[in-house]
Amino acid sequence: MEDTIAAIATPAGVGGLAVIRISGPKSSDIAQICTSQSASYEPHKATFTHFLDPRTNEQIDEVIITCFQAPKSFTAEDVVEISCHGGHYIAKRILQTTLDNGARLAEPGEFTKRAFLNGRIDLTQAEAVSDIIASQTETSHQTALQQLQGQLKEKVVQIRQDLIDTVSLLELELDFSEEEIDKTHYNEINEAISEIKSTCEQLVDSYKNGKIYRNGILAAIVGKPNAGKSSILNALLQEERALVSEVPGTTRDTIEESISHNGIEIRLVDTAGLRTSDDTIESMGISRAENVMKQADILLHVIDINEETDPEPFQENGAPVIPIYNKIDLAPDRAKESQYQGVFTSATELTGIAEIGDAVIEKVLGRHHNGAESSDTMVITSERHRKALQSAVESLEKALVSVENEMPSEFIVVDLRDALNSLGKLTGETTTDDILNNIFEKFCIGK
Ligand SMILES: Nc1nc2c(ncn2[C@@H]2O[C@H](COP(=O)(O)OP(=O)(O)O)[C@@H](O)[C@H]2O)c(=O)[nH]1
Ligand SMILES: [Mg+2]
Repeated sequence: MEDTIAAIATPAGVGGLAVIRISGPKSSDIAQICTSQSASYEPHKATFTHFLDPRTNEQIDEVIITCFQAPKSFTAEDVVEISCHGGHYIAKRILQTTLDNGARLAEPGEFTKRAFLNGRIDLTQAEAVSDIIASQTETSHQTALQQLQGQLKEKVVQIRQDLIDTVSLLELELDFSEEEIDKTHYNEINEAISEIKSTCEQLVDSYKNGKIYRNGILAAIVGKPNAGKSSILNALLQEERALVSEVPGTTRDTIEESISHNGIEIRLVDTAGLRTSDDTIESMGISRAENVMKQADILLHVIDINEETDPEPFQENGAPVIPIYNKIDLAPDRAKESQYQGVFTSATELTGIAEIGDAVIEKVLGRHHNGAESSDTMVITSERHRKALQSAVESLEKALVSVENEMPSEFIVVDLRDALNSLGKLTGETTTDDILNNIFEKFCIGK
């Protein structure tokens, strides 16, 4: 039988309330002992009581105890939640008292891991727990919520079922047919596998957007010193975040801040202006800027419209570029006449600023986006899922080659089983301790 784990589920720091969570067979005993309650708590009901240290009978806090009886709990085990006043001392002291009375400190993500191991959720749902907590925008929240509610799981379960049906069909062939499989049968199998493959491919392709929905768009603000990069950042953030001055080379380090535009997170990185510099610190900043440019999903190339500049000099790394012609307040006529494609802004007068966000989203997602749209189409948001699906696609391709060459059933079945195996890794049906550790060690304690 599993042991009993405990952790503080709320963030460190002072707040109105803190919650200590206990999961495992001893949970309700511990709750009873530490509140000197003679009868066990009625499950799924909140009870006001006093939490004590049973060794000394010293009262620690007034608390609300909620017991959840297995399997109707987050972990599918007996769970107790203790809500206490949210101070540094109280939550730690209550946690320590539960540990002194038979619980063990939970590892990061251990509650969610138990929910998975007990079969209450699959691995994609477990990952979504972490994503939904981390989400910062409407879209990342929506995608995580869908995954948490089992949309991806159900889709993969369906694909696996289709695969199993196809395998059964072929295995029936193995058992009963001494003769060759006939032509029409090969066509049928071909059709079935092609359809499964195309469903998997659609999911693989959805990662391009899914990644953006989950992680946001990394947009590097680049360009010559004094073009107005830091002013653009401040205008987008609506605060004076970065230092702005008429002295070229003011920004030396990179500054990253996020905004939410139409429900999508845009991670803006202000960089040191690109030029050759004798100043060692400025040079370090410039090499940081070059690194950011390599990782960026998009480059916002700020150009002082009053200077002659090549409009798109930053295309080597493959990331698309949006030219931003700034300081149009100083040259209103040039902006109108300009033959250049891009966004025209005045960072000082705050014109054209919202258009930057529109342009970023349109360029990266390839269309006009508004937050609610993403809920219609299903996307995958994790590289792990993409890899598993991609390897399923590859196995299905091999199977199709065997079908086209009219090979015996067993050859086809081998590849279909590989595909099944890859999909099983995705949902956690066939998984290794390594994969699990990798996923759950990134969680925080108490999750
Ligand atoms: N008139 C005008 N001045 C601007 C505008 N944007 C920035 N500036 C000024 O240009 C100078 C350089 O701006 P800064 O944001 O530090 O440029 P950076 O070196 O590219 O980060 C500062 O004096 C700003 O006040 C603008 O749209 N119009
Ligand atoms: Mg600057």
